[in-house]
Amino acid sequence: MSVQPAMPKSWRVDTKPHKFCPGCGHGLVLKALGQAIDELGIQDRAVFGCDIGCSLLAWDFFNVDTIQTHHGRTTPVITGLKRANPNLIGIAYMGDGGGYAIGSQHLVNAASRNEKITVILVNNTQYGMTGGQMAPTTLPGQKTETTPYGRDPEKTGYPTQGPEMVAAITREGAYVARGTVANLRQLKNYLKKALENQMAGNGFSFVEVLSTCPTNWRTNAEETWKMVEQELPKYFKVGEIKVPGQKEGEANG
Ligand SMILES: Cc1ncc(C[n+]2csc(CCOP(=O)(O)OP(=O)(O)O)c2C)c(N)n1
Ligand code: SF4
Ligand SMILES: [Mg+2]
Repeated sequence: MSVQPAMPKSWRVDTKPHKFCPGCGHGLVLKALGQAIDELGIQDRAVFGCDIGCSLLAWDFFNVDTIQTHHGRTTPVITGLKRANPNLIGIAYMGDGGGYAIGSQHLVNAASRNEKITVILVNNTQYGMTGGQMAPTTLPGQKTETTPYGRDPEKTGYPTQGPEMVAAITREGAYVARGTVANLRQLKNYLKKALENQMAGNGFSFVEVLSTCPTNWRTNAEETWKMVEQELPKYFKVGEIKVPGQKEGEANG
């Protein structure tokens, strides 16, 4: 008896194995997203937008309508699609460089306007596709191609707290969370709640995901897992984040 891989129904089987490096977290995020799409039954009306960066390697990942955008521009492209056809479920998928550096103005404005789209931002603490340069999320002391002695916060600042920023500037009805590839069940739940929030027409939904990049971190399997499970959460708190209008203790989403 052979064991069949449990691929989400919304995945394209003919494009697997996928194009990410071994040990990359992108594939795990996209598995959780595929499961969320399946469970919500939205494959036919979802539109998946992927940014430049390693997220673009997902351009043929799903059996859903997909658009690949310029670097940092996935949020406004999905915003336009959603405004033109509110029945669509718009998903903007990007890296930390795409969302917090080159596309930060789009994130800020979409969150401020409470656009009814879902943004999924994969935080692997650096620019993966271009060879591992410092990003806004690089940890203090972390060595990258452009911080060979380690990031010095006095010179280049502290890691961007994206979900905390989004929660502070968005409006009532938004959904904000930070998940991790170290807890896929929780991540799938956050992604489902983010998509459900859009389906209900409540407002902006944003999920940052702590992820892995063993290629540029230059880490083996054990070190990679330690980094995402233990080091990243020291700077980036995993969990749902309260948005304006939400009362203390009120369930999110
Ligand atoms: C306008 C523009 N500037 C710079 C680049 C070069 N570039 C391509 S990918 C990338 C960084 C991607 O990093 P991130 O968004 O964190 O995604 P990751 O690859 O880490 O998943 C950069 C700077 C580009 N393609 N377009
Ligand atoms: S370079 Fe890093 S982020 Fe890009 S596919 Fe490889 S492991 Fe993933
Ligand atoms: Mg990145």
